[in-house]
Amino acid sequence: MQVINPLGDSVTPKALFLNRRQFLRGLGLASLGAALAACQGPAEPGEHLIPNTLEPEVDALTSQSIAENYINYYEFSFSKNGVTDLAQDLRLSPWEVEIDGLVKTPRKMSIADLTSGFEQREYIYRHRCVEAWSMVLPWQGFALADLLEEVEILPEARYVAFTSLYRPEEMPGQKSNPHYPWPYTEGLRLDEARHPLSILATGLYQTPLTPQNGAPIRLVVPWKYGFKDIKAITRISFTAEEPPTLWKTLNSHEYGFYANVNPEVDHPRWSQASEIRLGADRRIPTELFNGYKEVAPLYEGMDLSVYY
Ligand SMILES: Nc1nc2c(c(=O)[nH]1)N[C@H]1C(S)=C(S)[C@@H](COP(=O)(O)O)O[C@H]1N2
Ligand SMILES: [Mo]
Repeated sequence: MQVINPLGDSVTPKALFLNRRQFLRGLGLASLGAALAACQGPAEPGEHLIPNTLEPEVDALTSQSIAENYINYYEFSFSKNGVTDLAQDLRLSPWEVEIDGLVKTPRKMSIADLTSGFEQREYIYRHRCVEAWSMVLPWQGFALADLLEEVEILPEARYVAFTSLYRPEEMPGQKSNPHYPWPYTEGLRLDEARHPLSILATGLYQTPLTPQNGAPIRLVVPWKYGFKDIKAITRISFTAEEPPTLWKTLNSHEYGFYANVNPEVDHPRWSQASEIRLGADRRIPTELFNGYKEVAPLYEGMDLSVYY
């Protein structure tokens, strides 16, 4: 499987590989480490690379146990360590993703359609939550751009809207917080969605996504705050206008549509200048676009200080 590692030249592919191996050995998975080594080619020159900004040990993979137990998923619980247990009985099949709105032929796609129809790769990305903690995660998935091309979007469309599952009988947080505008919704401008860093993920750490991490399919847009990375997607819709999103609807003063990682724009209640890298247990400086500077042309002409 091809590995897309935008952090490649900050850690060098070899250092990353060593970090992965050390991490996997820690889990007793040395043979998986060997398997990964076998399929990890050198990063292609110029492909999604970011400048050397952080020390290699800080950008090493976060441990799987942290990634699977330190969770934001408000449909289940507001407590990060309370979600995993509650999410285990979520029914994941059958599952269909409805594709509709401004497309030539609205359709329903199964998870099998989505995983067999598009080239699957591994993407190692930084993940920065708006709450000022971060991880480095190895996702498996495919480019959102590939799906957008396949579904034949009409020329009037300018945005893509994502909708999560609404199933209060299995998602206790939807019951206990009935005033939230469920289902969880998110969106991107089409040019953001077409950027090669934007992916739909179906796996993490070479295994299918766990329910708590957003199974069966979730969005990952690594230059934005984590709340954009909507889990358990059931609908992808194309619109002419900016679609409503859950956090902006709840509190537009604190959460915007763009939500690009930006150390210079503080959250109204805390600074965004730095973050805690979980696992490394280090406070590190936050970087504009989470370090993914190649997305800057998407925002040319926008005032970066107000687009929160
Ligand atoms: N449906 C849904 N998607 C969601 C959330 C949520 O509460 N519900 N939380 C978001 C937030 S705030 C973050 S930081 C990431 C966390 O992803 P992880 O728990 O897999 O690390 O998921 C995002 N996607
Ligand atoms: Mo988050």
